Amino acid sequence: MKAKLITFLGITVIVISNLALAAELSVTEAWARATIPGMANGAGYASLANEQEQPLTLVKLESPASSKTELHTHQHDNGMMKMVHVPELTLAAGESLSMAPGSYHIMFFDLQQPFKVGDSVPVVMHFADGSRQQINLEVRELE
Ligand SMILES: [Cu+2]
Repeated sequence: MKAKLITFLGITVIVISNLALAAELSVTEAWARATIPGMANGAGYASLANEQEQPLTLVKLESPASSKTELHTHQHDNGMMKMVHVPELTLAAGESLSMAPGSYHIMFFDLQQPFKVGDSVPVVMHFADGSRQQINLEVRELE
């Protein structure tokens, strides 16, 4: 637990030093679901609000916690709920997005290690204008 936090923090420091601070979304309710050992993938959620005057387009997600990190949502397909990758998402000025189970989520493929309650999972959001913003998801209990 302690070693892992240090690992995450080490990576976090590197990520922060590369951040071009420009456009920023306001972020609340950023959390990830705890996983059990052996689970390959994880999911996280955040509420994002664009309080800028310009639209912001999210084009990529990145995290040291997994080998691939994507924005997903769920769609009905022949009566079945299916996860779909959302390659980019534009939030107009004043618009917000609340991710939640069964809807938009951050998908972590191929976890480096299980998400344990109390861990902090860093995610870097890349925007179309070249700016980046890091958010930290607090790991909560599997429910
Ligand atoms: Cu997904």
